[in-house]
Amino acid sequence: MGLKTTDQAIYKLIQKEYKRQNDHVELIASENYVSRAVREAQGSILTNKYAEGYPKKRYYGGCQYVDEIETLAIERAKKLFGVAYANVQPHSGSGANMAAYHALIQKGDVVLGMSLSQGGHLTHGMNLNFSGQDYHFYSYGVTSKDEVIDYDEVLRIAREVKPKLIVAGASAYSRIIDFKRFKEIACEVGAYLMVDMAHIAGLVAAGLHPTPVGYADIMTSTTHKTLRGPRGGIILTNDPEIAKNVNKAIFPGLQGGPLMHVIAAKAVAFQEALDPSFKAYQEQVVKNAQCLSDGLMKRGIRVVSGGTDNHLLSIDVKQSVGLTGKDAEAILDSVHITCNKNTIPNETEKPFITSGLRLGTPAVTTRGFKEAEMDILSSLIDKALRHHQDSIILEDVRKEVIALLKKFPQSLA
Ligand code: DSN
Repeated sequence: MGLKTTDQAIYKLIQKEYKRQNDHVELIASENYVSRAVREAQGSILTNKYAEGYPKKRYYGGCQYVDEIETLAIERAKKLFGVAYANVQPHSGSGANMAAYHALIQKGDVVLGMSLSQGGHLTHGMNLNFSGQDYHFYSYGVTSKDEVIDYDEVLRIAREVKPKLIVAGASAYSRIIDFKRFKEIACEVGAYLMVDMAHIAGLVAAGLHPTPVGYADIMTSTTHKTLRGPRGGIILTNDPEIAKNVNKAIFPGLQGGPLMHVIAAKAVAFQEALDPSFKAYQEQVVKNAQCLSDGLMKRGIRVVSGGTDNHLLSIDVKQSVGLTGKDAEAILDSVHITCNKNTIPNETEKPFITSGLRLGTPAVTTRGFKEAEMDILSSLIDKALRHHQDSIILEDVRKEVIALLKKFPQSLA
């Protein structure tokens, strides 16, 4: 019997979420709409199977088919990113980062990562996160003048604190990351270089952001952001010793049974990303982000660093329209535009309030939006934020957003 019959409460909530996804413009930079094929694999009977271990080395019988599935996922990931080793078992990006740390360094070691408030990630040393608790993190940030990573400061801090590991990668950074420069700094101080490319993995796969391969000792990623796969993580390397340590760190170090249904969905997503159409999609993601950024800037909204090279941008709503990020997020939500508040460089508000919004284009691009729609969107965002006290204008904006979405129905069935 189907869910509709057996569990009305959950069924109805899924229907409501389906409607929300369909009638809101999705601008959360870390979200996307996966293909039906990815969802089919993820919703399959593979969820029934235990397969602790790795292909051909399992602790359970009956693994002949899941072995083939995991092997396909590994081979496709290796081909997509041009690496020798891939672990496709991490349940999440955070778990992948934890395993990468376990594979490379010891508890208490010094690590240098990007500050969370300037665009980094929780697992890059935030004090309440395992990373900040288990390792001795120092952080680097962006220049105050042009708001791009301050590589001179990375070098200065690295020379001073002598990290065992440098972490490059971000959750809210809109510019190309210079992995070669990071590698030079890591080499100078004798540190490993880890690249967390969760946000930009799709762009890297499509050749639209320089690859960290050849510079990073280890690379981690989620699979559900620009990569447009199921929610989960991966770890990549070209070093056979590091690969062995990663495998041990994931199982039996941190995880038990792999989620074979998710691994199958990862394999499907990697295959999709190997198709030439994926490059065209990523090109449009970047064009759309640039168009949104230009549209907002020409209407007087300050975009952090003056633009974007990737799939996201951060806007300074406090300076531009006198709103906090928290209030701006709620105002946009009321007109069916979904995004998230985010700290910006030199933040003066608390992380739950913030002065900024982070806007990303992976999901709207999947939906079919192009430059014309991004320009309309920038005008609607600008209008809603500037006239948030005028309920008639907000209602007009909401209607325009819904009319725009009707032209791009998202098949979630
Ligand atoms: N929480 C994710 C994001 O939104 O960027 C990062 O893990």
